[in-house]
Amino acid sequence: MSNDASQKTSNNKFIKKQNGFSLVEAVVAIFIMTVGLIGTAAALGYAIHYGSISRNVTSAKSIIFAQIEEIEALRNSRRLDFKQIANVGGVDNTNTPAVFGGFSTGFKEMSLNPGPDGVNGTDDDLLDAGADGIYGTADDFENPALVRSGYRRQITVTNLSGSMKKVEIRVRYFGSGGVVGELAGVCYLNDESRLTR
Ligand SMILES: [Ca+2]
Repeated sequence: MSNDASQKTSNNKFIKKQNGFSLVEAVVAIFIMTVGLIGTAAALGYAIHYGSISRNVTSAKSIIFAQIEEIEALRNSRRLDFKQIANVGGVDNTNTPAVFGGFSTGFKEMSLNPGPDGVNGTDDDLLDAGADGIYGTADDFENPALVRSGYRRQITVTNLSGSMKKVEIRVRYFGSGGVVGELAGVCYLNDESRLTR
């Protein structure tokens, strides 16, 4: 074999070696990419999961604050007498301008409307005024479309003394995996009305 021929063969071998990836190299590359993608997918999954929990906690907090502020406003405005701020069965309606049924007991669906009594957290919250738009007429009905889905709320009013009540609001929410979380807020209410002082 001449020198030229030897050189040509060597060049051919060199060219063949550079022609694409081997199967082993491709498998290794796919394996590394797969490991990387699994990590990314796991991180995204965690981000979505914890993002959902964070949203639920934020919403539950705002529901608790809103309910506490509403009860304070009912007291401050004298819309309800202090002795009327109670759960169903515990309301004292003697010598009051209007009868109040009391806040619902146990965890209840939340409504987008306060219902005919104008107070959120009572048993009439899901009542719809019907086609005539007037409460107390024959076409009133419980409207499931008013339910604020994903949350349930419990209001517990406890008399600590004649002039002090404990109001506890609990909200249950549903996480991405169907797990129910629960957040509680407590306030203490005295019988003084800030607006009338
Ligand atoms: Ca109501």
